[in-house]
Amino acid sequence: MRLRFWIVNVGLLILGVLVGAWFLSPTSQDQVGAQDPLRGVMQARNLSLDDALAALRTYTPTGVPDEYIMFASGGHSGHVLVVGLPSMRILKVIAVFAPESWQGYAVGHRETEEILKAGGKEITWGDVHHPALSETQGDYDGQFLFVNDKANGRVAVIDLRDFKTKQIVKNPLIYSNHCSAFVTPNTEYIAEAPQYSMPYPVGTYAPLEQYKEKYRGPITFWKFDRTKGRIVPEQSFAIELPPYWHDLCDAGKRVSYGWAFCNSFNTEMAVPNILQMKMPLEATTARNEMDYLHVINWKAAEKLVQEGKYETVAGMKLIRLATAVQAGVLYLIPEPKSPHGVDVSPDGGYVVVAGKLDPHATVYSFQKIQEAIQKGLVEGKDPYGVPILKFDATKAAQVELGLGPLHTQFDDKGYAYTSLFLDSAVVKWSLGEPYFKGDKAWKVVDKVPVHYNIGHLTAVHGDTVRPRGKFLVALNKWSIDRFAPVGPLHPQNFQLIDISGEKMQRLYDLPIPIGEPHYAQIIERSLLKPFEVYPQVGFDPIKMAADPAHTVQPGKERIERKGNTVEVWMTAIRSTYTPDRIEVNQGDRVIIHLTNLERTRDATHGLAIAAYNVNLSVDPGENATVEFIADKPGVYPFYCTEFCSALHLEMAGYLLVKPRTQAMK
Ligand code: RUQ
Ligand code: CUA
Repeated sequence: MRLRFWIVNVGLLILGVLVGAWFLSPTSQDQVGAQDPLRGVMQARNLSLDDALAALRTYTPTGVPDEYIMFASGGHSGHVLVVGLPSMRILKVIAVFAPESWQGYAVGHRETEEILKAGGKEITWGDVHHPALSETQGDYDGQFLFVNDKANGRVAVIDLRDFKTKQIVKNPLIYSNHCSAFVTPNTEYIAEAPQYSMPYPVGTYAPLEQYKEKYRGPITFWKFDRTKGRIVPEQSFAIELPPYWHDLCDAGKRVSYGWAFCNSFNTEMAVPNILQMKMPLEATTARNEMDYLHVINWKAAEKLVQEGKYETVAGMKLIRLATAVQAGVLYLIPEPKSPHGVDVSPDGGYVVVAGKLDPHATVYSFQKIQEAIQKGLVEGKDPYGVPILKFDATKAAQVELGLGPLHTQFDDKGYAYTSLFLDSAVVKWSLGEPYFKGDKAWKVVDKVPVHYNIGHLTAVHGDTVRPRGKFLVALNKWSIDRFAPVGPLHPQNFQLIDISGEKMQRLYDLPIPIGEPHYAQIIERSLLKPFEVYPQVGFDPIKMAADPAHTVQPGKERIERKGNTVEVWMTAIRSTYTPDRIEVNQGDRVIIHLTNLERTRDATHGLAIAAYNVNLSVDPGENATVEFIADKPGVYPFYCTEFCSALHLEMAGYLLVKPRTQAMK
């Protein structure tokens, strides 16, 4: 017995000394590295096993495309970010509401400048919050992406065949469309509702003292024409809503198809007046214990429009509040204190609302909502005559999640994932029937900290009828100490989380140096079918069709003068512009049509003209047009901004603008 004791202990001691020596020996890392390169790297870089596993789960070798693609809002940069998952590599920034010179977007390019100017005024920025991929039967189809500009009340259409912005529509009734973009399950409509109610149409004046009478928060349903790839304003409509502040909406799906759910706050209808009241809006808008969830039957609203039961305001068909109430288009349901986020479960049966100031997620049952409507289970009407359904009659569950719950996504196993702003965490919890029964339902099962101040979160197809599970990204507003310091304006932080197992695992941090992350959506890459080059030479990306009228055939390059208009028909091919000399008189209108003759992938050419604020980026096969008045005399070199070949620096020419005095001679 004693002998065995000694043998075991001495054995352990020797083992301990050997292991210690191995760790402490100055060459041990190299030795380990030589014998076990993986362990060697871990030791050299001070990585834990979890770190190494996270790296292995995300590392994507060169030449291997990512499995998933995330479209993320670029906040007030006005752009959209395209990120590959799980590598978390940024693949593209899509210019939408702001000029972007790399893509030649709205810096001299006639067509994109026209898109950006939509709405009449020259606004050159936007605040992108909520991207919405087009859907077919409630699942992403990979064809289009819609984004909102919260600041100015605009919605943009991006075609995913070339990842370019095609259209921007300005809502004639509202600004601050926080509640956008979200699509109905077959992309019949893109909905848009204002956060900050106002008198409509835009430009209407009414003092804040008349808030309750004159201010309203209409929701617009923009009709989308898939074949044209355009929103059709003439076929769109709006429904007048009370002047509450709309937060977000989600469209019903499957069983709740045809309905939409929008939560709201400031049902107090408080107006700003901090100097006199000595109370900030953040207090005056949060006095009520309950705010309202709006339950909207958009299918019934569509029918009202077909029956002509609307008025036209500033070109928009508008269903009046009283008409909507009478036709059963609109109901309210109380929702706890300053709600935020509204998300419909994959089966369409539940509506999840979180509360910024309430630690619970409140879950409504669509079936119970329908029963309450049918049985008239109302607790009264709001000041505008909208029936308020009974809270208890419509509620399925309230689940205590943690502090500051905001947004919810779903996986393929019946779990919901909610962001907790105040806790800086993501919480995983189970839904009720048909997903989980009895005491397995409505249970928190896991929680993972994130860094820091998470707003939205997004999972793979996580808001569709068929979530894929796998990954989730936490869109964090603050990064604080996560990255090398770069001055007081810190990047934001996207954190990739593996949700395939029982426990969530953080895998990767992606700093976002452009704009604030609001919402994002993640799609299976195989659903995207983008062009590698434009299908033929002479393609107009705005029309998404060949444009023979503006295509310049090789050998047919020329410069034509008609009065004061000089029209240049130019081609680009590595590494030559033809023509490469443009001589005009001061004051001439110059129009340059440029056809990129290339058929090789990646053979994009630019066209930068000094002093005239022009830079094009013309992809293989693309046609582009520049138009400007040559009002500055002088000599202006132009050149290609894309490093396209070994002789890229030779891809240049001169624009000569003869001064008026000389031009007269
Ligand atoms: S909601 S600030 Cu997307 Cu949490 Cu907007
Ligand atoms: Cu074309 Cu450089």
